[in-house]
Amino acid sequence: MAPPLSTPTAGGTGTLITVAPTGAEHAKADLPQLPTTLDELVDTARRCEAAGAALIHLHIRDDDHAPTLDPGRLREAVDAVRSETDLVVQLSTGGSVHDPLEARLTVLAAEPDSCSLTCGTTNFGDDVFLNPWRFMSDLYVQAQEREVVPEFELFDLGHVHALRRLLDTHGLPFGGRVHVDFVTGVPGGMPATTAALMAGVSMLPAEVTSWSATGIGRGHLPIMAAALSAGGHLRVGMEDNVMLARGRVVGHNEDLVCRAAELATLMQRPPLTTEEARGLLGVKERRGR
Ligand code: KMH
Ligand code: ZN
Repeated sequence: MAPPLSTPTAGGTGTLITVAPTGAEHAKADLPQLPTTLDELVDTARRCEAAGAALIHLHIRDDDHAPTLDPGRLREAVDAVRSETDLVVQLSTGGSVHDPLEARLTVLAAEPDSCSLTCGTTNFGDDVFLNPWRFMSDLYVQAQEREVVPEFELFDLGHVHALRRLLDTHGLPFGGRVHVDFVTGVPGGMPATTAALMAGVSMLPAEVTSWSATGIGRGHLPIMAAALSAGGHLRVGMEDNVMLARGRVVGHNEDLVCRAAELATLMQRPPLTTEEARGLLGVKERRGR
């Protein structure tokens, strides 16, 4: 029987802090502090781990700092972050809204510990973030076969229901744990409000063992506070939010992780260590190979 998810103790007392440092939407030209090169990514990973992050959600860029799903670069990034930190390494399978589905399905060949798996198509500002059932289903099965732990990204309440369908169709993911992340505040998805987040949490399948949340842009802090008070975990990072406060641009992803760690600690739910996060998520040991 899964623990009740609306209590402050769900998922243990500590807080899993995920950092999503880069994303696919911001331009390096506008934000030179956005980590886009391999060296910058590894340095960011190290500093964010020291600040309290236990999981890193990676998007990578090419030599022109544009989003890419190049298999060699993905592998290089996974290997480098894995050898320099103990962070759980998660690759984005969402990529950018311009990436074809076929290319997004090849990401797991880089052998990450975890991968994102968005549970449905959503409007994404003026664009469409495409996640048809067949794609989700193929990705889910591929993750099971490759022993990669999916993190289910829920942008809307309908995505919660689609997760139910995935579990009913394919059984539990590799590792037997089910971790989801509410991505709120995307124009086209659920709003970054406590009410919307709690509606999603109340609908989660009983198989879900932990959940986290992020608010895009302005909703960042309210969603962080709501998630902490309701027993959820946190995702922060420049992929989701580039403002530290009104008029203050984030100087480094580490600043967002530090703030999340401080708030979590104040709430008596200090950051999980990377080892605790590995247990929470049920990831396969791939270090030191
Ligand atoms: N860049 C967005 C279109 C994911 O990483 O899986 C999709 C995204 C979700 O960031
Ligand atoms: Zn992402």
